[in-house]
Amino acid sequence: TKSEDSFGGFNICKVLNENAKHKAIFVHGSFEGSTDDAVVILEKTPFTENTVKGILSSDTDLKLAIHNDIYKTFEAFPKPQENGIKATLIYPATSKHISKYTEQDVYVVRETAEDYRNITLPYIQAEQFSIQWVYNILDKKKEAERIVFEDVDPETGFILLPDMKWDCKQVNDLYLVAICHTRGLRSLRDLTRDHLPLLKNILEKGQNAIKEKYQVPPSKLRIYFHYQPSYYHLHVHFTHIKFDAPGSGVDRAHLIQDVIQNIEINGNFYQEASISFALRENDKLLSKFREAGKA
Ligand code: M7G
Repeated sequence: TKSEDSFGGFNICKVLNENAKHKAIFVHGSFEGSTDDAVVILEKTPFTENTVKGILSSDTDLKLAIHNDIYKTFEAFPKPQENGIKATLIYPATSKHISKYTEQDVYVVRETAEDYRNITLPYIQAEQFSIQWVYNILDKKKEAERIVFEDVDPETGFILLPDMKWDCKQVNDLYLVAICHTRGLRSLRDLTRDHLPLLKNILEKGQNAIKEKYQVPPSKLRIYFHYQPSYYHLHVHFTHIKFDAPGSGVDRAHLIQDVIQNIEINGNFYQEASISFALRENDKLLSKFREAGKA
């Protein structure tokens, strides 16, 4: 097996996706001497005032590319500490992880309440990503030192901590996740009037904690559920409104304020409503909808 903190012996099997706008690349590979798959995500991190101070100094080597009148462009080589890359390693990765990060065509599906019971629910009961990482957080076995706020109430309580996607270096791409303590709530679809105290608690205390710790006020936060999520243990995303977070669009994100209101109007809203969402070509849930003649 590989050493915990090195890409030594990494063999690239395939580039799964690349994104010039987000300056990210998703790679499937493996480590020498292992038959397990690995997925690596590399992203160039946003600039901060501090890194810019270091870059705009004599420590940076410049190679002139274009010089025309008053216009110059360079290839710049800053010191390593100003030139960080965020790397995410999923190892061993399942075929579902490889599929999750592969570039694919996307389709909109409209799921009625009946479709949820007949197609989606049996599917998520049969095969899903493991939520062991969620239990590790709730049990304080992992990431305990990263917890920003906790309410320990077994019914309305939750843990708020930085999302894996955020390096915590600058607030312009702030991304935290609130994970509820209560177990067994899979998604939006399980929420009823009984859960209003939980939802209001997450909203209010999450906003307060983020304001206190990062000086980001509620008016700068996008707070939402994913439907469908990847991990079926109820959690809420808190992202900076200026950050174009993946999955923050109308085909996946449901603002918590709207969710609360829908449930206040009808306590069984999410058991009765049709919900549209996007599914990718390789998603087995899409095949299930197609088999049922619904997509
Ligand atoms: P989701 O909607 O279920 O999945 O949200 P998706 O957005 O990845 O499709 C789960 C959220 O939890 C995502 O924003 C992930 O980046 C985040 N997340 C996933 N894992 C495995 C971890 C983890 O181990 N630690 C932390 N802190 N966040 C994670």
